[in-house]
Amino acid sequence: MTPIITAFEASPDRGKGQARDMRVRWALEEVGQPYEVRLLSFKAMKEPAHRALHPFGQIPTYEEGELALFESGAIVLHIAQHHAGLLPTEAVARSRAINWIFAALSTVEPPIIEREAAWFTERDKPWYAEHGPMLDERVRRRLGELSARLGEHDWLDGAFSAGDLTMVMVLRRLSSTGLLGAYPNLLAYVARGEARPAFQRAFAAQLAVFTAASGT
Ligand SMILES: N[C@@H](CCC(=O)N[C@@H](CS)C(=O)NCC(=O)O)C(=O)O
Repeated sequence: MTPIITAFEASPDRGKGQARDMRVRWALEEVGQPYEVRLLSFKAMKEPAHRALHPFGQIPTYEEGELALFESGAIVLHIAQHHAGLLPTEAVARSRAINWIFAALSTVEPPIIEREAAWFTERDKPWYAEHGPMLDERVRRRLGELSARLGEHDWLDGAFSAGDLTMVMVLRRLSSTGLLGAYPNLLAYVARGEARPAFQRAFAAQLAVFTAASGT
């Protein structure tokens, strides 16, 4: 059965592949699973039909027969658990790889999102001069710790896994900030992820949606 995912009809990131459907597309491309995409406007995302799938009225969702999932991490994990290629088969290594999905989403992503949200909503406020650098510092602390753990390795724990896919997508949110520049191994790590043919196919697919919507 071909899974159906949801994505923005017109992504606010203008095709930069930052929206979270990109994680799901990349995972599906890595395992060679064809998929369909249902595009949604912001209005449609908040309507009851979509909220029945996603209680918070967001993208992405994932439907496969009777299964409906929301939360990009849960979807990536589901794909990785049901197809070969994104998780080791050996139990201990598999758990460690899953560990990195959670680390990306619950330890590395939150300070990045907090910084991003403050930049969008508070940067013209008087307190931002103090608050902004503090949020930068929280991100830097996590990047320093991650950089130390990655060291000179290609991937976080052995072969490329769903943990790396999720972590690369989280780090990509910093692409336009310059914050990654102090960590050459993290820059190289992100570049390695982006160079994967499956990433390229997923990126092209989401960009095509934006291009069609904007008529460029
Ligand atoms: N924790 C959720 C976050 C989902 C999320 O924030 N989706 C964004 C797009 S990347 C969205 O739908 N934003 C529109 C909105 O919240 O109204 C996940 O990882 O799937």
